[in-house]
Amino acid sequence: MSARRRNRPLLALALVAAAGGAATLPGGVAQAATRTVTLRDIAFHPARVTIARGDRVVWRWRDGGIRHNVVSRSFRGTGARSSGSYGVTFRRAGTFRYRCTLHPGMDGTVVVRR
Ligand SMILES: [Cu+2]
Repeated sequence: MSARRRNRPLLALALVAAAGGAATLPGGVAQAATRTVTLRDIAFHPARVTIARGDRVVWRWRDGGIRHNVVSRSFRGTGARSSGSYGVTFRRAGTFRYRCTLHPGMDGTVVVRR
């Protein structure tokens, strides 16, 4: 085994240390946060949330007996329901639109920062 080969594991450890810990590692979940979107008055509140990669959005149904769904081409949503909650963890950056198909104009957006 050459000296160059032996040094590789040490170099890898040094790079991890230089990155400053878990908070700055790609895909790290140590700083993950949850943002809540409430379904109320036939709308999403707030209608737009901006989060970091790895954060979670939780939708809460709080509109009495009115049924809503969360439907998107970008992530798995829900069927119509009138209570409970539903969460999605967003791992990729981008702008993800969704809507309630039961109520025209009841739209929302999740922006995941790079
Ligand atoms: Cu709705």
